[in-house]
Amino acid sequence: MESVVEVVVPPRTHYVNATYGVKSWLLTTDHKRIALLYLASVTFFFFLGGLFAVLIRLELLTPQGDLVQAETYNRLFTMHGVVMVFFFLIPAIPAVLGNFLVPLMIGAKDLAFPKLNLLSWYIYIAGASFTVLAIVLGGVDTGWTFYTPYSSTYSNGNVILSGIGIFITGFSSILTGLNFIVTIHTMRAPGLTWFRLPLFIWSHYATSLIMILGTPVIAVTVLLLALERLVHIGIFDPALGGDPVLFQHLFWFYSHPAVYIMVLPAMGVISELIANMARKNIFGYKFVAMASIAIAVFGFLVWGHHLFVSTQSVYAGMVFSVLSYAVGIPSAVKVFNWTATLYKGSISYDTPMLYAFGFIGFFIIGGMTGLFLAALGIDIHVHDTYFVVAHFHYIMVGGTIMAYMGGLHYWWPKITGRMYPEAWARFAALVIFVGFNLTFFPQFLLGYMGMPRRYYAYSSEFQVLNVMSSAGASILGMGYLIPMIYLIWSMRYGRHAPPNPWGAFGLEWTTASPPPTQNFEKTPVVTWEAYEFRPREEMDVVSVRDVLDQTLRPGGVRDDGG
Ligand code: HEM
Ligand SMILES: [Cu+2]
Repeated sequence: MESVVEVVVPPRTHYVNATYGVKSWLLTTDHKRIALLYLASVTFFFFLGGLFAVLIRLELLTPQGDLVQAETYNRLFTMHGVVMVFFFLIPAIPAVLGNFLVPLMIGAKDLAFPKLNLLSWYIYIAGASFTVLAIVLGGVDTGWTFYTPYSSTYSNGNVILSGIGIFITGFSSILTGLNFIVTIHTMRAPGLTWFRLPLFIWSHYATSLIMILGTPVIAVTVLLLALERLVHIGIFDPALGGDPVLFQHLFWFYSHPAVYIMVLPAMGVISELIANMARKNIFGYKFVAMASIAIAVFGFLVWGHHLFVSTQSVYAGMVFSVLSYAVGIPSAVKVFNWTATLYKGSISYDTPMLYAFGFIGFFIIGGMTGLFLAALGIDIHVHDTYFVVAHFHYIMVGGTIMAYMGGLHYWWPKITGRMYPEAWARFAALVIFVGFNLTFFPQFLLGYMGMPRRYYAYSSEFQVLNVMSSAGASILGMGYLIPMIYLIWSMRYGRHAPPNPWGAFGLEWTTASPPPTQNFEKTPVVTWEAYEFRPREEMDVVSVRDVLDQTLRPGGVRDDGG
């Protein structure tokens, strides 16, 4: 389309170099800088959680429990789960990409409450510190689910400390959700109506609803757990008139919706990648937008599918089973619509798109096996086996982390003003794809054959598949290290990025890379629909990018050297 090679003149002042010094970062109220603070923090926790995973996979190389004690193994998988879920997966996309992009995508200067945004990060760090302290003091051994009566009565791990950590971090989640909702309601640029919003915004709106409505429940639950442990209030202990299964209800009333906190933002990223990299409007835009809301609402009605083998009544189980199938519908709508969008699209195979393809495939496998698990008859057979472990890793790692990686690459030029090395990035995406499948696919087979989860020793017929899984994990680990290296490298040595390197649609691409502190030189006025790509013939005459450029040329900065 464009024949001239672009010579990019980087903008002189932008949000990264606007002010200097540690203080200017630690006291910043700029949503873009706060996003970077989160990026550093969640990356730390990703590698910390990864370290525990390495130790788990090393232990499981052999059937005997030989590397660590049973007691230590329990601590390893618990800390792996706690760190990954509460300190990486839940904040990763909303707090990093969401923080950076929500104001930019709606044409705003910042979030509605910039100071609250900074406070959210400090709260996250405070909560994380308690959890790190719990880890340093020896860790917890209850599983990330903290089931009673083990957690309340028998465990000798640091249950209360990690509980405090999760309790505090929850407030960070609530405040971020609140900030997003108010921002999306009140700060959209003129002309940016609800149904012109990027789907990333819709999915973050839906996620925020869950954050606000669900997180208080987990806060109360861990508070009750701490009180039970400390002063035996008798809410979970039958001897004192309590009910241990009540804990499971309370825990999953939050934690099932929480799995959607982890996957809805990922779906938002994927919608952006698919539309922009296939250069087409999303097929059934309104259905995809509404599916996010439907998932958020119906996600609150299915927690009982985690309790099929508890003392929950069979009739309740049947209702939860049917409702779980119902939640599958909006998810399926999205997958169908993404696929339909790709049909006859002008698809680019750059790295972000490779991750999007990975996401779609893995999410289908993760989601379909979720439906298997939601069938009572099957779940009784495979509950608490590696089948469940494989199911949720296909969604959390194959879905959320793939989308996070895809999004990080796609918006990296916007965030840092530098391009990442494309060849290395494609290679890493391939390594991750192979490593991921080798790690987790054998776990479906193991679970189906009856290998229980959370044991440090297993019977020898399971060894071959376990060795495959551990080998895959090493490949996967390498796959994550490569981007870590080249992304850091690119911040200094990467090619300068133009404002819109992908020729993508969306307000974030109409401002400089990296954006100025105020985001836009003047408030954008939106006169187009979301993803209003036109056929190539028309695009040659007036490309969407030209239209956007004329409307909103970032002040004084030309991306074509002219
Ligand atoms: C189509 C939608 C889904 C359905 C029907 C579904 C169904 C289920 C069921 C029935 C279980 C319980 C299995 C058992 O313990 O016996 C389960 C476990 C789990 N699912 Fe899903 N799921 C779905 C989507 C997701 C998503 C989107 C995520 C994460 C982002 C997720 C994460 C998990 C986790 C973490 C567990 C295991 C919790 C544990 O016991 O540690 N699921 N799923
Ligand atoms: Cu669930």
